[in-house]
Amino acid sequence: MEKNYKRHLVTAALPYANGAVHIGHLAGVYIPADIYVRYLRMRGQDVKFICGSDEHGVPITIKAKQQGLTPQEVVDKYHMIIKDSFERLGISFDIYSRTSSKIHHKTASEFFRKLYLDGKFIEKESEQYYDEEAKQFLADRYIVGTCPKCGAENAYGDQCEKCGSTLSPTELINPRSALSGNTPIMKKTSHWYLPLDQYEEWLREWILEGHKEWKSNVYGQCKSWLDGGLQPRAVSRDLDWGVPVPIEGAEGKVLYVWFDAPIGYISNTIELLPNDWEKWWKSDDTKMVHFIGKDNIVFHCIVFPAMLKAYGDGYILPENVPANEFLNLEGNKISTSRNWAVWLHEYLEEFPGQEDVLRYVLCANAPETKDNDFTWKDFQTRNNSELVAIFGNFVNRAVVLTHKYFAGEVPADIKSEPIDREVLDQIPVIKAAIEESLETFRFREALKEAMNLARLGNKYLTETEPWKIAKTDMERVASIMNVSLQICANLAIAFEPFLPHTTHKLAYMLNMKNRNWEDFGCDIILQPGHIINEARLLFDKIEDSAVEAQVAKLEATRSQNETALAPASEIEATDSQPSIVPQKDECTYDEFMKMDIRTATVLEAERVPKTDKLLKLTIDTGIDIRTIVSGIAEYYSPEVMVGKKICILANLAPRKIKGIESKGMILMAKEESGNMRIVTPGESIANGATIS
Ligand code: B3M
Ligand code: ZN
Repeated sequence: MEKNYKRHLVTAALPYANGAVHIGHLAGVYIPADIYVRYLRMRGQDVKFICGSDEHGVPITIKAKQQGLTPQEVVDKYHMIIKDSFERLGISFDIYSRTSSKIHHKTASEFFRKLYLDGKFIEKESEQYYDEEAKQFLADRYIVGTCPKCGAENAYGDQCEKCGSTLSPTELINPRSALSGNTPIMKKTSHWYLPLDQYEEWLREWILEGHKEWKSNVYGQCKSWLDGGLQPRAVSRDLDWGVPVPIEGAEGKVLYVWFDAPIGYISNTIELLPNDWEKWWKSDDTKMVHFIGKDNIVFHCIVFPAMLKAYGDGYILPENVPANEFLNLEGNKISTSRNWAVWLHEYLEEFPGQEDVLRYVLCANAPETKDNDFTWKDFQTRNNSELVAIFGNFVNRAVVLTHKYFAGEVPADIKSEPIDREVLDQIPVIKAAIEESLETFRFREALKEAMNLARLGNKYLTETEPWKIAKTDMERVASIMNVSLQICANLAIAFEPFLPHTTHKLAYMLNMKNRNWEDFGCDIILQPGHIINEARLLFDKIEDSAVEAQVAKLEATRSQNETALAPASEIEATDSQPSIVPQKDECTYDEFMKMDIRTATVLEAERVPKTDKLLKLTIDTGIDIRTIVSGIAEYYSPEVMVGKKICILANLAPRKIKGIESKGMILMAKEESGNMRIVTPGESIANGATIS
């Protein structure tokens, strides 16, 4: 029985600020969460949608080492990228903050201190790997060795990426420190543990008895954790990045990232509502829902609830935790370290104005009950044959014909026929189906129902053929256009949770000032006599060339991964500091000024036949169009290069390469690992701008 809640606190997993957000994150967490929240808001509910960057933990320190940055610099960089790209996709958080904030440090410290003072932790000494040269205890990810299960080299202390086994550091054969390459020693260290075993019975009761309605993947995972028996879990780490353990004698120790991150939901709520936050977290008439991916289930269903229970003081527990499975990309697991991903910030640049296409495809194909695959072909098909051909086409016909026959004025329904009633009667049925699906977290189904409304409209126009009837019976045409426009108005409401950019455009076209969920399903939303605006296309066709370029980009990544000498790992096993090429010998100012470096754009690109490394590029330098042959084919495919802004050394003496005259050189950034990237100037700089 659904209780009547006064407010809804919706959280979405805090993304790690060690990389950008990709389609897997979106389909798994942020798009369903945003749809849910937008729906609740449309229904007039009091909702807060909470998120932020997760800025602690070992992945951040590893990224910092890799990039030669401090952890703070890493999180600053990715926090901005993530926040900005979410905003542009229309993910409508009420707050997107970060766990390196003061307020979070304070909240997390206080949380820990109270549990500590209340005697909720146990303190235990254990032996852990320690790197004598780096003078550091080694997090699991900092230990590499041979996998005891499959024999792969370079397995991590917590997992072998080759065979997927979960490992513990002591299982590795020939363990080495990823910091120094040395064999680590065992050293005693002491940590605080949350005795989860003491909460096992209570958790069983709460989840296994009390929440049988949870998604079966979530319920099933909880059950298997509980059936396996819970163990005390360490809530601190020996690390120099994180929230310091707020008690005396704990120098060099920080809160375990999975202890502080969920408290981030609380800190971010406090930041949003400094005076009012408690009623959101501590009253029974708040419904809290956590949107997460399947790898976060245990933390949100077992560890965090146990923390809240231990804390007491009226904290509520989540009412539901609708976790999704994983999205794959073109048949392979999405991987940040292997760059096998479609990155949101890149998509937004490459498909401007097509935010909703991504929202649509990722929802239609969301991995709700099993892992799913994203392909560019499917992306194109769903856009062209669903959004363009059904939704866009219907709305366009309705609006254009209204202008043609009635000068943009909604006509009165003066000559109705049974088909009109039949069509209008289906709308409330669709509405109920959407509601039922959204309230049970079946977003794919809900979207399908919303699309059925567009299908209904499209079919109605095709069957009633007003363009034919217009020759003989304008009264009947008036009714048809009236019904069609009412369907359009319903679409502007129904799709608001899913495709907010589109419904915004549609509402403008229909000149609809207010869109209320209560109006959805009514016969008349647009009154006769109401004037609508000109037609604008809601969706653009996606051409073959656009998806081919994306596939080529992935192909380039694939071949780069295959030719890479290093294992596809987050860290180089023997090399902690990014090795940087030493500075070259001094050069004079005059020597430097002799070089003519300027901005240019690639117009055409093709492989130089019978070579692996060379591309022949036609370049607009601002002063001329010329050819440059460049050894970048290993890193960039020709398709990806076209249109790229680059920097060139323009006055390099011409050279013949494979029989082609090359005039100039493209500036590239080369890492010690051999990885190369072109140097690009800011987007809006003209060709031929000189660089000095
Ligand atoms: N940052 C893990 C992840 O991004 C983690 C979630 C924290 S939610 C409190 O998958
Ligand atoms: Zn293995």
